[in-house]
Amino acid sequence: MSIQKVYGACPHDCPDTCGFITEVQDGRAVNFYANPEHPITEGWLCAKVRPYLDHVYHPDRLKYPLRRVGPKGSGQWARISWDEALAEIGERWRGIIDQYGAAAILPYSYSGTLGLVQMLVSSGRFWQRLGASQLERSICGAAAEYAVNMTLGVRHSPLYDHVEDSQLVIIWGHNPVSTAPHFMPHLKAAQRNGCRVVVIDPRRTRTARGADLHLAPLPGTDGALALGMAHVIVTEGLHDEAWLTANTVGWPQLRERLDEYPPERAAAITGLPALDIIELARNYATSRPALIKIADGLQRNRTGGQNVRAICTLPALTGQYGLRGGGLGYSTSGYVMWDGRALLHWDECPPAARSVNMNRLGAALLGEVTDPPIMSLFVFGANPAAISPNAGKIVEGLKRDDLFTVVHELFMTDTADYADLVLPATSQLEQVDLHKSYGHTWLTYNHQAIPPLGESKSNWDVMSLLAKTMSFTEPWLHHSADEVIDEVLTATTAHHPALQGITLEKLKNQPTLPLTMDNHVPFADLRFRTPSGKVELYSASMAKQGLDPLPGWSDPSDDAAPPEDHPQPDSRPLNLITAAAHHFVTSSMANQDSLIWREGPPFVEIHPTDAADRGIVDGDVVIVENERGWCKLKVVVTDAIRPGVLASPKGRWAKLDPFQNGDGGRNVNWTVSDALGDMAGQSTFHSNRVWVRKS
Ligand SMILES: Nc1nc2c(c(=O)[nH]1)N[C@H]1C(S)=C(S)[C@@H](COP(=O)(O)OP(=O)(O)OC[C@H]3O[C@@H](n4cnc5c(=O)[nH]c(N)nc54)[C@H](O)[C@@H]3O)O[C@H]1N2
Ligand SMILES: Nc1nc2c(c(=O)[nH]1)N[C@H]1C(S)=C(S)[C@@H](COP(=O)(O)OP(=O)(O)OC[C@H]3O[C@@H](n4cnc5c(=O)[nH]c(N)nc54)[C@H](O)[C@@H]3O)O[C@H]1N2
Ligand code: SF4
Ligand SMILES: [Mo]
Repeated sequence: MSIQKVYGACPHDCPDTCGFITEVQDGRAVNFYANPEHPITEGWLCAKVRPYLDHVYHPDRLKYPLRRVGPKGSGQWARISWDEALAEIGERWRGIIDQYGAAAILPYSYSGTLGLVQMLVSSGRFWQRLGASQLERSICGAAAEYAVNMTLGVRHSPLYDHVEDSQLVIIWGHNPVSTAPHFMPHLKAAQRNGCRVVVIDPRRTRTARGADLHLAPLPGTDGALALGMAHVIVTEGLHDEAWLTANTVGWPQLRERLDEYPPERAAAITGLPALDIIELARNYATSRPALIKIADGLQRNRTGGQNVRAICTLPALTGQYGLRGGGLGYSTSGYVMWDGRALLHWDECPPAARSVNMNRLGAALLGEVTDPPIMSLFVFGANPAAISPNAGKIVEGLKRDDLFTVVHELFMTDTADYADLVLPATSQLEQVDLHKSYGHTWLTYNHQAIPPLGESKSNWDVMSLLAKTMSFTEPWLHHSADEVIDEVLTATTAHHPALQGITLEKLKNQPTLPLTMDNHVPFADLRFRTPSGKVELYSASMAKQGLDPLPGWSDPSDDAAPPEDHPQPDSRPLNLITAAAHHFVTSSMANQDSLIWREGPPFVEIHPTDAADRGIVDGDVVIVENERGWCKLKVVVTDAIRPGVLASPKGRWAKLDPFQNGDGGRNVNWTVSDALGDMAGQSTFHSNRVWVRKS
């Protein structure tokens, strides 16, 4: 049979949202590569997704529904039919609803796919109709989103190629070589044009290695660094007084606040030399246009929201918002926000039930959430036992005998191990979806390339089956994926000019389509979407919510104690940061041999002086621990990490831990705190105090 080319979109949590092509012969994908016509993808895929057919045809793909037949976590399963699985879910849920109400059911989903249908609509409609608990989706960038929205009113961001007009770029707590790779060719082009690149990161990342300057502050001290820079800019008269007067609210109050942040104090807090701070401030203020590019990694700590607020002041001080190649690069998500009613049909549902913060899953399962307690968990597109904070507590919660857990997955993950029922999920090649991006402004339709493997089903198909099981007959619970896309697109176009002329039909017939926008330069009109219409250096809305209305800095430290049996409880703790791995997307693909091989065994980077202090040498296997838990990691001694800080990439599967000795696998998240950050219920992965010793 002839080979058919099918256009698709990368569903993974990555701002690039690439376009790809699958070649299909006799219902099987035989070739997979980047779409050369996609203007962001530009004909190449990242290291993670290039071998995608190994992911799709992985021998461990789940093909049939499974029912647990041994104790929870024992790995004993029996194959059952979808009808049996659905009947059991219906019976258990009806019992729970009778006794506790539907809020005792918690759906837990996140970023396995970012598609409109398979993520957004699938995590909304059916659950709202059921009256299940809502999930507060704050594991990733909630504090930064809130901080940027409070300051600028909306998340608008320059396109990747605008950086080619920048004179200076500060990449602040962001590692695009790994996490937004298609930005990099534009950054390199900018460097060839004479643009200087500064990276601010406690680690010398792959991105930092290609920069002109790398500054390594202590984690969570970025607010002090930004305000220290602001202090220098203002005392040296390098700020733009007229711009501030015309376009901001709260400049006089901020000016007063800056008195608290002389560079010497910023130096003491950040661990950077004061001279470096002064020089960076001068360079930033005298380069025009200068872009500050952030993502979400830098704000996953206890004061991440305020740190982002402080960073957002810098382009205002220098009058750089609205300039092509200047301002703040964060997220393009605000250009189009899907119509909420069309997504959810909330007006045809019971009132929204209470919300459970996803970062507190372990605590919530173990009794923090009552009235009603959580009696059933339905996990899809997420792997909380491996990726959520305080994993030990999550596993303890998942072991509860009276908890009915269903996991809909492509693989038997650390989370699926503890399910009562496991349902097989389709991969992106086996489903339909529409993808908008948080890094650019192209919409890409994902055609189904191959039939579902085994009996796997897409999220949306499962939602429809669950609706049928619960006897919900509303048509919007049973529409096809295309009908859902059409409805949401049409409703959203009514109030979003950027979607004018974009139809389902066109999206299906084009490899990708741009949002239609008159002027891509964010805030070129100097109209900010805040209540005042200006940059809110002082935010009355934040004051009303009991938050500091001005940017500021406070100590982000974790308060964990050493474990009770630690041999040297008085030894100095280190701050463990657990950023993105180059070869996985959080835990997705972290079960793929070729990628595990490239990433190496689970490792932790430690500075030579911190290693020497502890008698640790390169290649040692160490126990990294605190009162929450521990894991074993292989040591890499390197000055790529600053003293006082450890780094170990996120996403490892605990069950694939090569250092377990029959003691059960673990990963870094067994040490991570489930405390919430300063804004929007944010996770605080990087405020993590640990102790290290030889294993
Ligand atoms: N390869 C790959 N790509 C990914 C992902 C992945 O797992 N792997 N994950 C995706 C997801 S879910 C997201 S949200 C994005 C995130 O995208 P990024 O934010 O770029 O990724 P991170 O690695 O989480 O964090 C960026 C950097 O922040 C640094 N950092 C940590 N704490 C601080 C701090 O307090 N201050 C400063 N200045 N720097 C700090 C880390 O060392 C890290 O190098 O990436 C997406 N893309
Ligand atoms: N230590 C540490 N941990 C972190 C972070 C950190 O910085 N440090 N970052 C956090 C961040 S930013 C994020 S966004 C989260 C991400 O955490 P998650 O959203 O849980 O993402 P993944 O770990 O990639 O797990 C996604 C799962 O969904 C499955 N999946 C993929 N597609 C589908 C589908 O179509 N249907 C179904 N049913 N399943 C599917 C995949 O097989 C995979 O097991 O991790 C967080 N965890
Ligand atoms: S993970 Fe990112 S860079 Fe890789 S293919 Fe997907 S969208 Fe592109
Ligand atoms: Mo994320």
